[in-house]
Order: sequence, then structure tokens, then C-alpha cells
Amino acid sequence: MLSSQSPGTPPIRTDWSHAEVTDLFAMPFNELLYLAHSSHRSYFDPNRLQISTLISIKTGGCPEDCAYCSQSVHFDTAVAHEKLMPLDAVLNAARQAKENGATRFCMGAAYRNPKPKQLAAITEMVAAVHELGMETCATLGMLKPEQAEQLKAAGLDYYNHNLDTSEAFYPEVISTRTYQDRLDTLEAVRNAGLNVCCGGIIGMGESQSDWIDMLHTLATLPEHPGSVPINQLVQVAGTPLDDQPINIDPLDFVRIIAIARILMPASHVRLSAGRSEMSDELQALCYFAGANSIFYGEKLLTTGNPETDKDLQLMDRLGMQAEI
Ligand code: SAM
Ligand code: DTB
Ligand code: SF4
Repeated sequence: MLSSQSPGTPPIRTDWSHAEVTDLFAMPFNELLYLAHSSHRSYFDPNRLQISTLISIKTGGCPEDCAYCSQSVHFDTAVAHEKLMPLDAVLNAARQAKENGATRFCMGAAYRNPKPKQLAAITEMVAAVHELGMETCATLGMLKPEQAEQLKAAGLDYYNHNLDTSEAFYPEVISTRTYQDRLDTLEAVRNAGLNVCCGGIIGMGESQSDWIDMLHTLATLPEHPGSVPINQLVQVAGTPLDDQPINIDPLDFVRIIAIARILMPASHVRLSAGRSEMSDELQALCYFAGANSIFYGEKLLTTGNPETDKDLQLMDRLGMQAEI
């Protein structure tokens, strides 16, 4: 019975049953947070936040039809189609991010999958950012095994590829690829020895059972992702998900963070997109529930993120520091 479990150092398990995840959702809020926070303290300093900075190295014009995304060619959004950024501009942004205290630099590209020439240019960027002494992360869409190996050889540390939601809800959001495509890329990334960054989006119209399914899938991958980004949908004008009401109970969002923390106790759980719409108090509760990573910097890929001063003030008020 999970509620009577003693909060000693929890083992890292990839054999969670669906029923166990369902039971966690049914727990009283305080009980769940106690378990999650205890688990958090077993593996992490609860006063430290891992800081990542995002940059969109190739914006817009993506052939995929992810219903949440500002960068899909299928929707009429305000995002312009741009070319791949030049190496020196990416490096300048990385230096700036490092100066501002970021330890990880995440390069995002609006691709379905990178073509050989694109990947060659990106491996140069990865190698140059790696040289600066930062952790490197890329998110470029689907990868073949040899492409994942090329990125690894260039010095890439993490590859972000989100499951986004449950397998059952996936076709409601994306029609141009399958859940299995996502799992295949994750396998290629894992086999290349890259750290996996994989999570999802909350607030697309899915139900609690989709959250349970998604968390269960993440926690029963052959290895837990090293980073688990939990995004709250950022509604973008022109996308199909712009009109619908979000209707997420903020306490459910905290529950999702807490459950991710319990299921994947040694992973960094990132409070990702959507922080601009969250109160300081909600973010503080998410940190207590086990979130220990954020995107820092005033822009995500194409949408806004809290001002850096505001994040620093909140960290100061909470007595939290950046992980070095
Ligand atoms: N094109 C690549 C891909 O889809 O894997 C990489 C970039 S894509 C923008 C990375 C992730 O950002 C998506 O998988 C999704 O989880 C998240 N994301 C994109 N737009 C979002 C939005 N409007 N709100 C919340 N998360 C979003
Ligand atoms: C992730 O899970 N969230 C980030 C990152 N991985 C690449 C992206 C959030 C994008 C939010 C919408 C935008 O700025 O376009
Ligand atoms: Fe393309 Fe990624 Fe946006 Fe989907 S989420 S439309 S794959 S950039």
C-alpha cells in the first residue's frame, strides 16, 4: 500500500504497474506530496535547480501537424519560417546563457527529422558549445540510429524527444507520425549512449487516464529519461488548441509533478513551458513536489518565459540556488 510506505531511499524501478500509478493519483494530496518530497530528498538537494536555456536554431516551416505548435506549416500562426542559424550566432547565445548561469544549452529545430547537411551543420554547433564546457542538448525531431551516433560523437549530452501525451490521445494531437515513431527515436538515442530528455504536455484536452498512461510509459522505458520536462500547454493563436479552454486544476498539475518524481526518483523533473502563466506559489509547490529543473531565459522557442529577474527573485525568496 503506497500510503503506508516508509520514505527511505526509494529504489529506481522500471517495472511500475499501471495500477500503482493509478493509486498514486488517488492518494490524498498531502500524503502524495510527503512521499514525493521525501523521495526527492533521497536523490537531490531540494534547494537546487538545474538551469537550462533554450534556443530555436531553426524556426518555423515544420511539416508535422502537432496541434499545439506555433511552428507547423499546417497552421496560420505569427511565426515566420527561418533558416538554420549560423554557427557564430548560436555560439554567442551559448556564451551569454553560460554567463547568465545556465549549465545546459538546448538547441531546438522545427524539423520532422534532420537531413544529412542539416545534421552536419548542427554537429558543428554541438561540438562548439561542448567546447565552452556546457552540457549540450538538441531536439531535432526523429533520428535514425546513425544520426544519434553522429550527435553523440560530436559531444551531445542530451536529446529531447517528448512523448507529449498517452498513446491513446496521441492521434487527437498529431496525425503526421505515430507514437511508435517517437519510441523508435528514443531507442536510437538511448542506444547511442545519449541521455534522454523526454516528457509531455498537460492541458491539451486529455483526461487523467491519459496522464496516468503517459507517466506509466515514461517510467517503464528500459531506462528512465535523465530529464523529464513537464510542459503546460502554451496556447498559440492560429493553432487548433488555441480556442479550447485549458481547465487544468493547478493542484492536478502539482500531482503530475509529484508522481513523476516518485516514479523516476533520480531524474531531473523540469517545470517547462507554461511557467509564465503560473503563480509563484504554484511554482513553489511544484518545486516542493519534486520539480528541480527549469528553462531560464525570457524566451522558450517561440513563446515567452518568465523574466530572468523574476525567476532569480523567486529562487531567492525560496532559498534556492542554481545547480552548478
Ligand atoms: N521538432 C522537434 C520535436 O517535435 O521533437 C523539436 C522541437 S518541439 C517544439 C519540442 C517539444 O516542445 C514538443 O515535443 C512539445 O512537447 C513542446 N512544445 C511545443 N510547443 C508547445 C506549446 N505550445 N506548449 C507546450 N509545449 C510545447
Ligand atoms: C520541452 O519539453 N519543452 C521545450 C523543449 N522541450 C524543447 C519547448 C517548449 C516550447 C514552448 C512553445 C514555444 O516556445 O514555441
Ligand atoms: Fe514540428 Fe516539433 Fe512543432 Fe511538431 S512540435 S510541429 S515536430 S517543431
